[in-house]
Amino acid sequence: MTHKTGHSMLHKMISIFVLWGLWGSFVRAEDGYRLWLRYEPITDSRCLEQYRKSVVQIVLPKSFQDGNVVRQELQSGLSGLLGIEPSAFTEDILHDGALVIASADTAGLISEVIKSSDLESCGPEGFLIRSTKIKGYSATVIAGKTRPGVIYGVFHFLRLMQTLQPIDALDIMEQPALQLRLMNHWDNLNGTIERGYAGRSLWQWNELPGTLSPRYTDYARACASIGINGSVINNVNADLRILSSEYLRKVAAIADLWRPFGVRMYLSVNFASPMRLGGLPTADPLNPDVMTWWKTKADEIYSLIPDFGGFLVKADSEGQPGPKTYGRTHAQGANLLADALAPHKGIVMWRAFVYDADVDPDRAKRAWLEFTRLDGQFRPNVVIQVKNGPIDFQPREPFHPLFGAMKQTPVIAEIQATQEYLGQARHLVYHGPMWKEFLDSDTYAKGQGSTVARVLAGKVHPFRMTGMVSVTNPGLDTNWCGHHFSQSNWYAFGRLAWNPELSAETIAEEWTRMTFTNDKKSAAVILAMMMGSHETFVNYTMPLGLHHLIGGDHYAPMPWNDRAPRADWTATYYHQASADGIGFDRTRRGTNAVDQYFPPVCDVFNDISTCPEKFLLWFHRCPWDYRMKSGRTLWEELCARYRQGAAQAAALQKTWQSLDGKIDSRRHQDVADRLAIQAADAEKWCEQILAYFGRYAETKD
Ligand code: BDP
Repeated sequence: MTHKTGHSMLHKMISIFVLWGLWGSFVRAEDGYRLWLRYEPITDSRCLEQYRKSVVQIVLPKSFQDGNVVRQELQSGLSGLLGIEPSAFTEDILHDGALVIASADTAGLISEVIKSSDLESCGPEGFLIRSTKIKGYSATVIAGKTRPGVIYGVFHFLRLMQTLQPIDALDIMEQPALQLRLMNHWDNLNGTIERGYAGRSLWQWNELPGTLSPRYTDYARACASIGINGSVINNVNADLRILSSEYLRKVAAIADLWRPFGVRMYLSVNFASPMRLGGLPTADPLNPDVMTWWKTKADEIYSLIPDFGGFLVKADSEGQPGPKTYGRTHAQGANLLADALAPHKGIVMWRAFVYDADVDPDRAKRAWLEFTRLDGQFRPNVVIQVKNGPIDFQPREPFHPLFGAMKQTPVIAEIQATQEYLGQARHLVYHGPMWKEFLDSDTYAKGQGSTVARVLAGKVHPFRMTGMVSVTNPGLDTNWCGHHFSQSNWYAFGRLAWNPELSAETIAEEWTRMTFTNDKKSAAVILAMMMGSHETFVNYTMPLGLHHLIGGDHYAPMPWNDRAPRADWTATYYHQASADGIGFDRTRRGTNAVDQYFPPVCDVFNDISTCPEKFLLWFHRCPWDYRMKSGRTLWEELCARYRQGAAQAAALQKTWQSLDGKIDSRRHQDVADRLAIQAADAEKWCEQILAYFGRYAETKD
């Protein structure tokens, strides 16, 4: 007996040793795959004590047991963070420290503390978390009216612990501000990704529907953890085959895996599908055969994916087919698809990224001109999807004038996490501050306070549907996003789509603590790096309202680029540098793009003395010796900004070095390698761009 005990003790010790060793190597081999859901053991003893007291047992109704997303998440979260054993899961409250999970259909246990009207007011996706007493025992309730609500509540609760927040006196009620919170993948069926920088596409079309990669569920889980509730899986430059029966079965297999996470499937479709896929002689939206084709196709999709979300459409843009070929409007095109989807409650997201040269010589004006005149002509299940700025995801743009201008047609925002024009997966650029600048911009559509965020939430014009989507970055790279810090843009998108009022700092801090470290000092260093990174990038690429100074790869600024298939794809079209000055005159003396904005925004932009200098050369053409607020001439200011940017990039690299040993070595090295590229690029770009503009600026004297 003694011998046996001794033996098993030894065994135990050995296995603890082995586990510890494995754990150690695991920590060292941290590769970014776990994103912000790492659930590392909490080491802060005060927090740990409080959490262990609050979460002694987890009370889950039967329907949330086995294999349920909620159970799985709680299990991995609580065992990782607190070391809680699976045996702590029960169906009834047994003692103090109960974490009680409930939705409207399982609310019996909490009925003494939570009124059904409270649950009702959570809405279709909201949740409440409350510290309370049930049957005399101390308890924390996480409840929602629906399953997705409960899932979001669970992730919220885990996040509180991941970021070391108190959980002993909670009274939280949250609902998403926007209904559609969608990822937009620009993935092609051949496995490549348009403007993707993190490896090949996640979707293994050759293997589907038979083989299901574990990444499909890991992806849906990551989305759900930040409130993302849908995904457009394929490129807006849509391959026709996506609507073939063969591909729809593959798509359905992925949709099945996402469903438990509340992530719905959407598809980009090609407007010419009835012809090229269906063999019809036309795709005219008013042709009855075309209408029937789309209706039949929609029926087929819903027979495979009953909760299918709808279509995203890029039409009459950059060579994509659309209704214009048949002399029809965007509204007629969108309504054709909307009618096919309506019986199934599907929606159409029609993109406003259109810029036909015959509409107006200034590209920035074209979408507004095309769409405002159609306001009121769209079916109720159509939304217009508008990029944040009037050109194309530039490092900095003023907000798109369509926000606030469409009064009867819901407008949703399209932002971009892929960093197409922002250093791709090589530069550290946290988009939080840029997106906040956009969301907080006041459109004045209905007087002061009509911010873009409020327009999107349907609080300025009462929209039937609300939303924000992000062109997004995950690919097959182990860390999903290429650059470890690019994960923060995926994260920030989800958090802002849930609540556009959150600050960029709050989001960055949450992300940092969950992704890298809860060490206060190190987290503060990372936070500062992130918060300054967008302005830094703007400085060394396109400061003071400069934009589109790029070539085909959209990576390095190429202000000398004057050759492209169309004028509005060159750089010279936008900066117009000459010996006289630089900038695009969009004032009333120029193209008058300013008047697409509501007063007083239009006047502020129009008047050079009130136009924010960050947008100076977007709206104004200035002589090189124009006097800036700093007292410098424009040329001196440009030189100062570019040099400052290069210096800031070099400083990022140095600051990161100071964290050596503070975070796991592998990710530290990965980031350090990229920061070296960033610093070198910034230096090179600064020199090249100043040399180019200097040719004009310095000829004067
Ligand atoms: C631009 C991209 C291009 C996309 C286009 C779009 O360079 O690859 O197809 O936007 O949004 O930013 O449709």
